[in-house]
Amino acid sequence: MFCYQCQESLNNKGCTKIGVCGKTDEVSKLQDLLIYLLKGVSFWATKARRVSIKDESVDVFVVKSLFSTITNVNFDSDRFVSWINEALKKREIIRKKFLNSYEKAHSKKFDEKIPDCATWKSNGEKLEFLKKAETVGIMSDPDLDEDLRSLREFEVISLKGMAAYLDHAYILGFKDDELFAFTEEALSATLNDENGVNEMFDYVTKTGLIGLKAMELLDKANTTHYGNPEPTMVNIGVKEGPAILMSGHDLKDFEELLDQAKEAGVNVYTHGEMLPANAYPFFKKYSNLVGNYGNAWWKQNEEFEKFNGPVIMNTNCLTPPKGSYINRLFTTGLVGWPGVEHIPDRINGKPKDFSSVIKMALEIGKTPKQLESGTIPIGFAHDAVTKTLDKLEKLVKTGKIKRFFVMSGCDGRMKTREYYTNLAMELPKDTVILTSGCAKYRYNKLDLGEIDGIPRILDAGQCNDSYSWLVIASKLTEIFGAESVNDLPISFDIAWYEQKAVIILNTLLSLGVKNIRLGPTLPAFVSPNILKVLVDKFEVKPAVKVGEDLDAMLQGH
Ligand code: FSO
Ligand code: SF4
Repeated sequence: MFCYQCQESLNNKGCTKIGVCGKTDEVSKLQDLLIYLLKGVSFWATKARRVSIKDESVDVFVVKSLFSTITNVNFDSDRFVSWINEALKKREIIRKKFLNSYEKAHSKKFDEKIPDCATWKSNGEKLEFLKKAETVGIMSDPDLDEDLRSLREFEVISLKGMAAYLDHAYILGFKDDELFAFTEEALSATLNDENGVNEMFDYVTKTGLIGLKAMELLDKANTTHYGNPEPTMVNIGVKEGPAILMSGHDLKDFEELLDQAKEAGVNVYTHGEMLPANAYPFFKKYSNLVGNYGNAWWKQNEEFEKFNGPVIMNTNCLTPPKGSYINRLFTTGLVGWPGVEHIPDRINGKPKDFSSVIKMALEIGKTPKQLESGTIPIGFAHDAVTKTLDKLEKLVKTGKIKRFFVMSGCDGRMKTREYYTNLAMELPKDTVILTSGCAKYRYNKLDLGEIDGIPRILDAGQCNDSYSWLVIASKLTEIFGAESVNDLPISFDIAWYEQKAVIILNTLLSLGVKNIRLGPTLPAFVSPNILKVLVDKFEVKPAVKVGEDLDAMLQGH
């Protein structure tokens, strides 16, 4: 195997025997083959679109499959085997539709060069898949130029992140054909040897801009269904009674679980990136929603153990479950772990059936072990912050707020991530942190106080809600008559972990945001030459030392 898509890749080079995340050699290879075939599907889908043929089931399959290969989503070989077989079927569907139309229009057979991923046939068996996978992985062509490899992978990794947002939006009934089309076009662009470093760089940049549209779409989907998040003090303690914990990003699952658990008198808690659900007006009406339990994804081993009741993991981040709670763990959506009970997808628009989870909660009947007590503030997404813009403007103009620090992104296991806690603690009292994503767990329970009623930590929500900071930044740019975000008193110090953070980074770069600090390490998939471009052209900087970085950022560097 070879995988270097996340921040925890071994020695910041790549995982080669087993993933630091727990991904096996077998799953990694099956993921490689799935991505390879998605390129083949996209080859035909892109050609088909040019003659006005499209198939939404193909587009959605591409998006879901990309998402399935994101870090900490699915560790189950059998699921990948079935997705690979499905990819072969979808490829045939779109290939035939295109070829029929082509042959009719041209009265001849299609005679352009067709890549292997668009034609390779299989007996559908895992063994054959694994053999083929050996020849299609990231490093399978040793002669490929390292910068081109880097950009092709940067592209695929960005598309994976974007696919996650597209999938969440699709589940809520929101879609945009332009985004499906771009995903397929960009995937098939990675096959084309005529696309050199410059062309692939253009694709990467364009993906950042398209990624913004994906985040906007998801924001629309979430706020249309659940209202605009409101500033909310969330309970982080426990309440007497049987309970279910849900972790992940998928709000539709949360809605259906709350409905079903309410009828059964079972309490529900959020974990990890479900925390922001507590700020939506729609969810606040549920009396069985108790609050948030625990912290970022990587602490789940310890926290799921103590929860005492069943835990549902929807996308993502799942870590290898411990024996102490594996029997009360459930997965749903694209998430999977071999042997863990999976709650099937909705059929014909009917809600998912969480009855087995509810039954287990009632049978166990225990109250979760209390981890913490008190409340934390959340719900500062674009709508809520926009309502305070006049106040923010005044606070900036009177010098009560000197600078904003966007510290969005992800959390992770590395000890060096203490950097973000230390930075938050050392920020001067006249500064405000704008956060989103699970990165916030490094500092969201610190008491940093307020500035004239504005909390010094404004939490917009999930990783995709980083979109809120772009909306706010563009409003501040208008208010202050600045030429660009780069002229505002805003510094970006982003923590990344997996591919959804990569698309956010990519979006910031594509919008021309300069001086972004990135940590705790720079991506292994970026080659030295490509990194040089990011440093020279976009002034990307590694997060190094809190003191040095803080001094520089306070001076606008
Ligand atoms: Fe975190 Fe995981 Fe939300 Fe990521 S829970 S690390 S960028 O999946 O998505 O922020
Ligand atoms: Fe390694 Fe990250 Fe890939 Fe897992 S996702 S195998 S930790 S690089």
